[in-house]
Amino acid sequence: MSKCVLTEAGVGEGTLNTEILVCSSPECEIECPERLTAALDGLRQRGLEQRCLRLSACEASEEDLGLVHSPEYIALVQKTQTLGREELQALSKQFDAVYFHPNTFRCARLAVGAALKLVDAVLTGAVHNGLALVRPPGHHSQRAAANGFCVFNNVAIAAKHAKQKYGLQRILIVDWDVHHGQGIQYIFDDDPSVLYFSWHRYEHGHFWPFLRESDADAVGQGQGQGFTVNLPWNQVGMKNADYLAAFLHVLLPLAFEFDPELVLVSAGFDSAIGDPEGQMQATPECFAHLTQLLQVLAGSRICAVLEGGYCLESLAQSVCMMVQTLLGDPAPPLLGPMVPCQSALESIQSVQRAQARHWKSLQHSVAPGLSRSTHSPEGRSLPLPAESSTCAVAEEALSPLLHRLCLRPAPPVCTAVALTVPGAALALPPGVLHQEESALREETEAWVRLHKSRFQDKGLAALGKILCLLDGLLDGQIRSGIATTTALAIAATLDVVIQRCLSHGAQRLLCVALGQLDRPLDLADDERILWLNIRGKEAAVWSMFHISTPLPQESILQLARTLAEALNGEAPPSLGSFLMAAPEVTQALMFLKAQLEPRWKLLQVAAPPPGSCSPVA
Ligand code: Q9C
Ligand code: ZN
Repeated sequence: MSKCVLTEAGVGEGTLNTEILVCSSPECEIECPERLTAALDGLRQRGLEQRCLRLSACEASEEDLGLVHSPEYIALVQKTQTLGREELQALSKQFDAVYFHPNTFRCARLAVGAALKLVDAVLTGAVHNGLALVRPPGHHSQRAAANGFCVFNNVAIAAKHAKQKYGLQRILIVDWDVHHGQGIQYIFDDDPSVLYFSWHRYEHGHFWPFLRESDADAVGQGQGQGFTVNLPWNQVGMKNADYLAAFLHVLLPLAFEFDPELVLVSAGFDSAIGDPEGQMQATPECFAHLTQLLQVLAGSRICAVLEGGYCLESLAQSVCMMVQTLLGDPAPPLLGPMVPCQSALESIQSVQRAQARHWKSLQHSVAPGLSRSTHSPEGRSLPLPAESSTCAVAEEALSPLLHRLCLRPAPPVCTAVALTVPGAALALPPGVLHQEESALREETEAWVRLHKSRFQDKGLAALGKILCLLDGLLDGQIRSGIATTTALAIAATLDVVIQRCLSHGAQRLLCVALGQLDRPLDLADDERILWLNIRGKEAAVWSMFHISTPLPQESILQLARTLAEALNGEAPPSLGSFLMAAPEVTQALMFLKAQLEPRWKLLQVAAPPPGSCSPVA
């Protein structure tokens, strides 16, 4: 089964390029055919296109379009095929930021067709996920209106199709385009089966499309209340940490609680660094992480459909990052301090306040304070930086960040297992490498010498195999590994493994200990190691790098199996309908969070008191 599918539409319209210049208005020129060729060239150059199954699109039927659009509107767009230049211009003027060209109807129908083909490929199980590279984009288009370069609402039609043809009951739409997809919002406003999440440049209502209903307090209507989630960015320059904080503190809690059967992504990359529309500063790598975070949902059934993205270089790189992640490659490290800015925190809080009554998972995040709209039509509360200075910052930051784009090849082996305990009963998924080799005897003995008293014979034999596995990981031959060892040797083995990673130059290690396992004493003050004891005896912050939290126990064998499957790239199972954690657990977590927040800034959602925050950008 192929992992990832690319469906395309709107490429290869040979003459479109020059004709568009004739028929377009200047404000629409950025939505050009080169956007698709740049994205495809990027994918080809990095060998990603070759790893995908490629499907080409058919034009969507009138019936498909009718899932969202009115018959009159469809007829109107159809008519544009035969209109002359002046008539086309006159029609375009009836809408906001739209141009029509004799080819528009065909391209727009192909774009919908591509999105539908992708949904079919994923929902029939032919592929795991995919990206539809299409234009024109869709998320601004409405039942009877074109808007913001969009003619038909590709993603909304895809969602309706998934509901109608496959009987889906819960679909999540993640709109990370930098503009508000008001078209999608209107179409599903009162529909609780579609959870629509959009973040967007808003600037307190001073950015296009200047809508009151783009603010956080627009949560949907009637039965659909709580199923529209708007996160308005009130400043430009949002960075990786701001986007991650939005996912961690808003989108993911809601998504887990919603438990979608399918994730559709309105994948606009005008929210990436370098884009003239968005003026944001998230790097292309960020989209690998956003994609990865979505892969824990809906059995990893993700259909992404291109929306905006007007800086060709940034667009191409971001598309590559997303496709690479959809193919199962690990996400590259993120640059920049993981500290969300003050304005982002305020935005996140405003969504939490607006949504808290609709979502159990948010109820503990809400900071006390007045619920108020951030919209101020009469004037912005804070002066914005002058346009020109914003641009300069973005451009300055752009080239070094874009050129450090990190594309490490995926390790050849996905998961390796060193079974070092005779009879260890691990039910492993197929495709996992069984590693039988051991490290050189002298080397193993050298390590053991440091821990002599703590190794028994069996543990010593195991250690050789584990060191070998570790070498594979450190050399980039193996992506992940599982090793077993005897209960007695666990602490000493872990100690050796940590020391070996450090001597190999590791700067930061995360150790997650499940069950009672003491942190090696000689590493107690080493800030290169973050020690997280899940299912420790009590909730405790021994230091900012040594944390213990009591969580309910699962069977270790079940855990090992789930872990092996997840490491091997399988979609994690749905957690089922949402249950609130027990009050003791919630309390313990709140207690931990309060202590950890000053050091770990991504935990922070409440705005810090004035004066204690980092300097204003
Ligand atoms: N003078 C997408 O990214 N800008 N559409 C209008 C008004 C329109 C963006 C400026 C931006 C539309 C899919
Ligand atoms: Zn956009």
